[in-house]
Amino acid sequence: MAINWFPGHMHKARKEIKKVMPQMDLIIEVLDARIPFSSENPLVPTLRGDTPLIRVLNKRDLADPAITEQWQEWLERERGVRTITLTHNQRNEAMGILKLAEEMTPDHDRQKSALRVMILGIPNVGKSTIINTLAGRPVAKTGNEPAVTRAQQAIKLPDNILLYDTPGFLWPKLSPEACGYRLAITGAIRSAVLDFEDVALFEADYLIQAYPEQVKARYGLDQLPVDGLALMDAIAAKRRFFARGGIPDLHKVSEVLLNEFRNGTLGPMSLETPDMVEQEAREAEKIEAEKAARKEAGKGKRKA
Ligand SMILES: Nc1nc2c(ncn2[C@@H]2O[C@H](COP(=O)(O)OP(=O)(O)O)[C@@H](O)[C@H]2O)c(=O)[nH]1
Ligand SMILES: [Mg+2]
Repeated sequence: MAINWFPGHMHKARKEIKKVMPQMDLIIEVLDARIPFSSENPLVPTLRGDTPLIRVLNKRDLADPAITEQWQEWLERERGVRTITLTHNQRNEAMGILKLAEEMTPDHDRQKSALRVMILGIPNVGKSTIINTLAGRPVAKTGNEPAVTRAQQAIKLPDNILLYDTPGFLWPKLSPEACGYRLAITGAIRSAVLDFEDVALFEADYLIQAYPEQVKARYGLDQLPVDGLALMDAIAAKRRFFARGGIPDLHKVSEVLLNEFRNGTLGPMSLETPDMVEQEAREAEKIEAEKAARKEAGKGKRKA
């Protein structure tokens, strides 16, 4: 899937982060708890070095608690990484980030110098909401902010902590392909990038196998449809969503599926597990290896 994120912005963000990151004592990456892998920013692992990293699994209220636990364990296997889960407007809990930051920087004397902390994450994961909760006042715009944050701002927090907002626009990774679909389901990337009904179909297929009981209960189905398309047809029939000629109105069904997932009506659900992404990584590796092998074989032929 070739999606061209704003290349100019990306280049600028990379340059700025590369410059600023080494000056930081700690990094906070905000992730969407429903897609902790897909909502990662690919710059973080490449530019972090040894800087301690707190990964916040945010929007916990929308994610499957058992799977969120699996993710915490999986993410914390990486050196220098700790995790915390969060849901909006819980100031006490959010302050737990600062406590964790203290624990992770035992050699830093905050009487002498401020602890410099950078918060980053792809759009819409809830960074601004967290910044405001930590600051105890609205310092960052939430919701429909422009993609590019203007001047780098530092916010003074208790215990001599300086919080730096992300410089620039951070894009998500889009491969394997499933990452793009999951990002679209949560609303992190605009549906203009991927076909709206394809995104809903991806969701429907996933729901059938991951949350069959919730799907049956929500849409009043006695039997589990065999696949995503059958589920979409069943919803159309139940809700009488028919287009001209009596065919199922899949656009309307798509809206229902996506909205009800995004606002939590379907219940707390996660879109990926550590096992799933490991499996997908193995498959992607295999495909890459096959590609490389074919390329080698091609070279050999040309030489001969
Ligand atoms: N359900 C839920 N929504 C949240 C949570 N935190 C933020 N949001 C919503 O997610 C959207 C994006 O939040 P924002 O802080 O602007 O994200 P940013 O783009 O990363 O700065 C807003 O509509 C918030 O109200 C949360 O914990 N749970
Ligand atoms: Mg923001």
